[in-house]
Amino acid sequence: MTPTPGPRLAMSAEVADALAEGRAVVALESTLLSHGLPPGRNLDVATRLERTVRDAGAVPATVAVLDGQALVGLSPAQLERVCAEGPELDKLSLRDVGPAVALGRSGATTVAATAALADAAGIAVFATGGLGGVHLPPPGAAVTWDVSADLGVLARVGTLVVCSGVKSVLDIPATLEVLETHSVPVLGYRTDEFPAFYRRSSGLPVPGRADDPAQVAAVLTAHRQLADSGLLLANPIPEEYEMDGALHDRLLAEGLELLRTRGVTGSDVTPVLLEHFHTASGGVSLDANEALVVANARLGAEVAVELRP
Ligand code: PSU
Ligand code: MN
Repeated sequence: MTPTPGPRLAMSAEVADALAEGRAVVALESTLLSHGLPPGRNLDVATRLERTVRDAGAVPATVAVLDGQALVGLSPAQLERVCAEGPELDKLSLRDVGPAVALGRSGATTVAATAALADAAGIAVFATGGLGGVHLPPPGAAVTWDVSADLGVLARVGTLVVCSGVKSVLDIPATLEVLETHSVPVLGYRTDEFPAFYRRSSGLPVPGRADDPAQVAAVLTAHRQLADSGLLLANPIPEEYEMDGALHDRLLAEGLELLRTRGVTGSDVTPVLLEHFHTASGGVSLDANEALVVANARLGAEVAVELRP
């Protein structure tokens, strides 16, 4: 069951008006700001994302939980707070939202939580950076069962998630298999290969393809009439920001070693890995991260504009 709008799910007046008038709205997540980017830079990115969505003709709805209230659409002050508190905020997947709301806590929402809250608010399009997926077991281990709840939520919430694929720290073939099991269409945007976040291709074929926002909107509309699951639109990082392959492989190997020596598991894996990339790449990964999420926000807005009745 998805959350129902009520006193604990508050939409900003701007988002509520836009939805009531049938205008285009794009949901944005907050975990990528709080746990994926350093304080300071995260506010620049958050502001740029919202501006990008507006420039493309849609209304941005950044999602977070503040003081026990699930918010869809943040004021500038609320956005600043999410960015300033950064990693001190809880990282809230969908299972964590109910407890956070009931106990009056504050936190940033992951893809899983954002997709579900957006859907509850009546928003069909959500743009982010990378999707969670099936984690590779550490060497020697059998199965960790660390499968992101992002996949479970996409299985049953009809949101379109625009992202740049998943990071190569994940088991990408397994992630694509789980999406297939759950009837989630995966479209490559102007590509036949599934992207891997910092890199334009994972080397794996993508099951479907779309070449313009109108095609994506048509697929989304048809899918939502026929199935309950979500959709994934995989938009490769802009070419000029793609990370050099050798640099990427080195950072990844170092990051995985760091996870192993520090014994990092579960929801801390992605934040620790991202931080390693950011510090060890001298900012290259930050620029890449910003470029891809901005491109996804623009594409999400273009699709949302096409969806309008
Ligand atoms: N991938 C990224 N950057 C991120 C995340 C994933 O490249 O910031 C965040 C997203 O919020 C995603 C979450 O929903 O991590 C997945 O976490 P987990 O694997 O713990 O479910
Ligand atoms: Mn996990």
